[in-house]
Amino acid sequence: MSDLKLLVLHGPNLNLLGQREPEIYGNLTLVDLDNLLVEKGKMMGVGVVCFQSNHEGNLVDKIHQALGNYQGIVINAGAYTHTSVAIRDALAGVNLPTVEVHLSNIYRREEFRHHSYIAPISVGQISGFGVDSYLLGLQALVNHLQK
Ligand code: CA2
Repeated sequence: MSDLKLLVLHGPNLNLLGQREPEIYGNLTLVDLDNLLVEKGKMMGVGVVCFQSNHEGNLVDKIHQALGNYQGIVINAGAYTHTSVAIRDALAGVNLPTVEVHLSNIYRREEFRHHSYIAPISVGQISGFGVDSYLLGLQALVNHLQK
């Protein structure tokens, strides 16, 4: 196990994963997804901690607490992706390498989902691969940090 510890953040409504709209977001629950991420982390030798909140300020607080405790962040900010200057400022403020992920391909959906406040301060974005977006995002973040 390396010393790397990574934080995975899920934004609003992602607690409903696997319970609603499976045609868009798939059948796995958030607990299933978090277990997969922790397992993938173990296979890569990195620690993974996951956190979900429906509240913008809680996500901002968690991002602040990441400083000194985690070396990078994978974030699916949900609808806050398209609205939250506060989450973007928090990520820019802690300046930890961040990968933005989305279950759905936000560019195939409504126009209001095409803009992300987070993309310009991220290392990169992965969108449209369901839960694989998170797993690929985690892998990409580890590769980036180990370069
Ligand atoms: O595709 C994504 O991952 C999104 O971040 C999901 C957000 C949406 O607002 C973004 O535009 C794209 C919505 C999350 C809602 O999650 C649900 C999951 C299952 C059932 C209902 C909602």
